[in-house]
Amino acid sequence: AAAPKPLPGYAGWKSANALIVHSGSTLETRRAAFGTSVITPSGQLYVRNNLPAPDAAILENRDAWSVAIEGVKSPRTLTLAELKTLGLETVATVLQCSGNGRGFFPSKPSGTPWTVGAAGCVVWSGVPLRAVVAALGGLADGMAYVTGTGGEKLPEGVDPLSVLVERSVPLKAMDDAILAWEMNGEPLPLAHGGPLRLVVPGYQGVNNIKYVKRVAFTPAQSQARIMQHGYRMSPPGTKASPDQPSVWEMTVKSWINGPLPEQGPLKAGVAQVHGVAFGGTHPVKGVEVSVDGGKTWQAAQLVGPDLGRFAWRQFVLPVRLGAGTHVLASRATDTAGNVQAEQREENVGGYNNTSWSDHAVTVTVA
Ligand code: MSS
Repeated sequence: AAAPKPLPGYAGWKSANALIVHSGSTLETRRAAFGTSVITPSGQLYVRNNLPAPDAAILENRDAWSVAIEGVKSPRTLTLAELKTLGLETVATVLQCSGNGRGFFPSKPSGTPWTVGAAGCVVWSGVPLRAVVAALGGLADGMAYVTGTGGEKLPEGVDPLSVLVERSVPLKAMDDAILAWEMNGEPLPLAHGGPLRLVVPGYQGVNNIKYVKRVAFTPAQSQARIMQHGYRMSPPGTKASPDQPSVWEMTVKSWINGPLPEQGPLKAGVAQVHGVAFGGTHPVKGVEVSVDGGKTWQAAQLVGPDLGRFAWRQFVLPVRLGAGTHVLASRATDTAGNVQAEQREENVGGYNNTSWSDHAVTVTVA
C-alpha cells in the first residue's frame, strides 16, 4: 500500500491518526475517531477547501479583518473588532459537507468519496447576523437571500465567477446565522475559516463561508458557478442547472460509530452500539438501532448533553451479540416526524446521502 499522505501545512497541527488525507484540501475524520462525547475536537475535524487556503498571514491581526455588509439600509464595512461590540452568541452545530456519504454511491460521482467523516459537531461563538443587520438600519427592501463571499485570493486568468466561493441561502437562515470568530473555545483556525466565518446552522457545509469578506442581502442568488451549477441535486442523467434544488438545509441522518469492523473481531456478549444523529434544522426525536440489517428495530437511548437543535446527539443501545456476522444500522427521526430513509436520493453530484442502509456496518463475533 502507498504511504499515507502527510497533512497539508495549514492543517499540520491536526491529529494525523484521526484523519484520512484524501488530498491537500480534503481531510476526513476516521469513523473510529468520532468518540462518544458530542463535540468533535478541532484537531480531528474534517477539512474541505474548494480553493487553496489563504496565507496564514490573514490571522496576524484578527481584529483588523474586515467584512462588507451590503443590502442593508446603511451598508458598511466592519472590522472584527467592531463586530465584537454588536453582540455575542454561542451555538453548537453539525458542520457537514454536502458530499458526506458520496463514497457509498455505486455511481461513483466525481468528488471526494467521503464515507461518514466529512462531518463534526462544533461550538461557535460570534455575533448574530440579525444584530449586525439591526445595527446597520435593517434590511434594504426586496431582499430574498443571504449571500456570503469567501476571502480567498482568486487564481489569475480565469473568470472570477467560475472559482469564487460565494453561496446564497434563503433569507430566513438569517435568524440563526452568526459571524463566528471562535470555535471549540479557541480563536477560529485558518483551516476552518479564521479570522471570521459565516455559520448557517442546519445548512450543508458549503454554505458556511470561511474567511468571509462580504455578507450581502440580495434579491437573487449569487451568479458564481458554485451557486448556479455546483451543489445542485441534479437527477441522474441530467446536467447541473440553477432550476434544481441547491444543497441548503440538512435532513435527518444518523450513523453508528462503534462497534466497527476496523476495531477487530468482537467477543460474544453485550456490545454498546453507539453513534450520532441529527435533524438538520429540527431536533432529533429518537434513534432506532437494528442488528439484523434493518429487519427489526429497537429504540436506542440518547446520551450526553443536548446542545440544541443544530447539534448532533449521541445515542447508545446495549445489544447481546452471539457468534456470527451482524449488520448494525441506525435510523433517526426528527421532531417534525421525518424518518431517515433507507435509500439515498440518487443525484449526479453524490450529495446529501442520508441512507441508513448505506451507513450500516457489518461486524463479526468470533
Ligand atoms: N468557504 C470558503 N471560503 N472556501 C471554501 O472552499 N468550502 C466549503 C465551506 N466553506 C469553502 C468554504 C465546503 S464545501 C465545506 S464542506 C466547508 O466549508 C468545510 O468546512 P471545514 O471547516 O470543515 O473545512 Mo462541502 O458541502
